[in-house]
Amino acid sequence: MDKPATNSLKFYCGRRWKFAQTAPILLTMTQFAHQTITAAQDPDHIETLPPKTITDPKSKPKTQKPSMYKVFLLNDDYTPMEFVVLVLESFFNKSREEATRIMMHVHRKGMGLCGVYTFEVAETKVSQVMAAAQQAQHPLQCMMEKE
Ligand code: TYC
Repeated sequence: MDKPATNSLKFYCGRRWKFAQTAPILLTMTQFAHQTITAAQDPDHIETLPPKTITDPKSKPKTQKPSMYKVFLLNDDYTPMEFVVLVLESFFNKSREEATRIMMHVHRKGMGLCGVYTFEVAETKVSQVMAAAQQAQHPLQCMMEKE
């Protein structure tokens, strides 16, 4: 019977329980999967497969968070309030209450935040608002700005 090591991982392979020793560190899911898969493929190979790579805590992450963009509505004297509320409900998925609050904020302060999105989503929102305003012949303006 295999004796479990102190830092061991128990897994079932080839109709018997085996133990893979893990280093006294936390394994990433990839390291854990590699160790488990390699051990599972080779019935004689058990217990002590060190993780292939050990994560250097100082290493730069390979994935970067995307830049985010704020989308704003601008005030003007002519666009009807109801139209702005509809725009906020339709393109920014706001409830009627939240849309009314944002519209009144824009009306009083000159501009207001509608949402924060990745570049392409923000660009789409701006285009949708501008197209709807143009179609309805309102001078409503919408803009985006890198966060
Ligand atoms: N100021 C407009 C009015 O009094 C209403 C308005 C609100 C227009 C927000 C644009 O982004 C806007 N009818």
